Amino acid sequence: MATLRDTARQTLEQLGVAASMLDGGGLAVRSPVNGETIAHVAETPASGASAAVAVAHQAASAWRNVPAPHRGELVRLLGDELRAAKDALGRLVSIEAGKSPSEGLGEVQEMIDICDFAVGLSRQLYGKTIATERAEHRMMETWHPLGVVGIISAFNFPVAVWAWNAALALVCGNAIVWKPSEKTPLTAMASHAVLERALERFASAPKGLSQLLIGGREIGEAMVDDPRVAAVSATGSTAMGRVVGQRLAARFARSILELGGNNAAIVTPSADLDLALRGVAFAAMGTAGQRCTTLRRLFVHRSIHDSFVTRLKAAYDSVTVGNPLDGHLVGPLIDSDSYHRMRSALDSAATCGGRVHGGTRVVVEGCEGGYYVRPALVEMTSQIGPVREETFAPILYVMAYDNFADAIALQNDVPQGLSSSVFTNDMREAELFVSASGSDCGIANVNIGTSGAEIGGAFGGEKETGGGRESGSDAWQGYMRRATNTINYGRNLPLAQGVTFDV
Ligand code: UN1
Repeated sequence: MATLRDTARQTLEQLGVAASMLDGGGLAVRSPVNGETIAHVAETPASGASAAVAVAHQAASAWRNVPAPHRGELVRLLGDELRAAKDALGRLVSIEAGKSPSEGLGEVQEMIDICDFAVGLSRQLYGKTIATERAEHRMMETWHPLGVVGIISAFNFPVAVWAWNAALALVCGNAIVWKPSEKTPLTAMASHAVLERALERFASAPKGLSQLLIGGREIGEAMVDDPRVAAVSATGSTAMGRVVGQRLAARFARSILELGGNNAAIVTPSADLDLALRGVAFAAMGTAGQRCTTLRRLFVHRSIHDSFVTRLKAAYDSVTVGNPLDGHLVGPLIDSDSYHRMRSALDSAATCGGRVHGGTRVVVEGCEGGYYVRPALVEMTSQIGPVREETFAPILYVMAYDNFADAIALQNDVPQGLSSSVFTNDMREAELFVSASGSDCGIANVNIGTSGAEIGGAFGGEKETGGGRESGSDAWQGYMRRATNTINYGRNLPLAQGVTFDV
């Protein structure tokens, strides 16, 4: 029977990653599915960041002059290549990040979707024409490429988040340098090979337009500190973003930060409880709680609290935990550190008076080296201790509330501000939740869970989530610089604000 290692390596070859790149390097890559080491890849040497940025910088100066709709053609070809690679890349995501086949494929679909979006965008990088107070003048804004855009991505969405950034950055006329998580270099190498095929099919792409850096924190820091990198889009923990954001700010470079979430949902008495149950279950347990949008806190109105929690516990008990490749809904945590962080959050919740349901390790036959857990549901009486932190694991803290305004205040009363939702059929509650006095998050949903956003909306959040926006809507503006142009087509020189200066 083929081992996971064999399947991964065959898949990589199919995706265009040479077998010679999978052995002999210093970075061991292990599948969270069974703990098997599937490759040893070479890390980019410390000097490699500077060399990669130099090449990208050179490429950027040519790429910026390619008309945006032609740049869109490159991204169309990327989408085309991704469609052809969907099954293989989805499988590799499942093996390297431990996702179910459906979620692995969903991640590649998210890449394809953002490519389609970016192709359309390539003809819509609109600037405004602005009314000017001066006669025979015209005022407008134009959008120009930034130069080199750095991308730092996390293990949990190892390829989709890169695609959000890459597709937009390329259409916007930038070169890209990508530092993926050191836990998921293989999907990065495969995605990069897919982009390289698109580049080969595109006649006028400058050499070195896209660069890949494999390694840990040092190589990421070298990229962040390189003055030729105009902007960095970083996805990951708040701790990482605090360092990256400050280093970029120190040299006045642009940052797009998408950091930790501590997402909440409110279930009100008028809610469709069957729908709420399904929404909560997917958002809290899907991807084994390892999405930045995972539902981590739940506020249920006291009148329905006990019955809803009883139903939720039954859902928690019935969900299958096991090898995601065999169709189990809850797959593994990424590694042992993640498991220990989950255990310590649960211990600390118990110390704070929490009643813990689930959360135990599950030994999966044939996958003994993987860290599988039953998702945990923790009944809390108040929002203290670990409830205020993001633990990247399937832990849902459940609390009762009495009035809706209190529930909104509790939902907002954490340092993070990524995603939120309310389950209600009361129009006043729904509208209040999405109003200025409602959720303070970057994503506020009604009657759907906190996770699983489409690419068409701007994605990101407030407070310690970092404030950045990626993906849809006008997030492209973060990858360009704006110039305001005032053009005088007359023979006089009127000054703004009526100032006179006659010489
Ligand atoms: C992330 O976990 O970093 O909205 C991104 C979602 C996905 C993206 C998550 N579309 O859950």
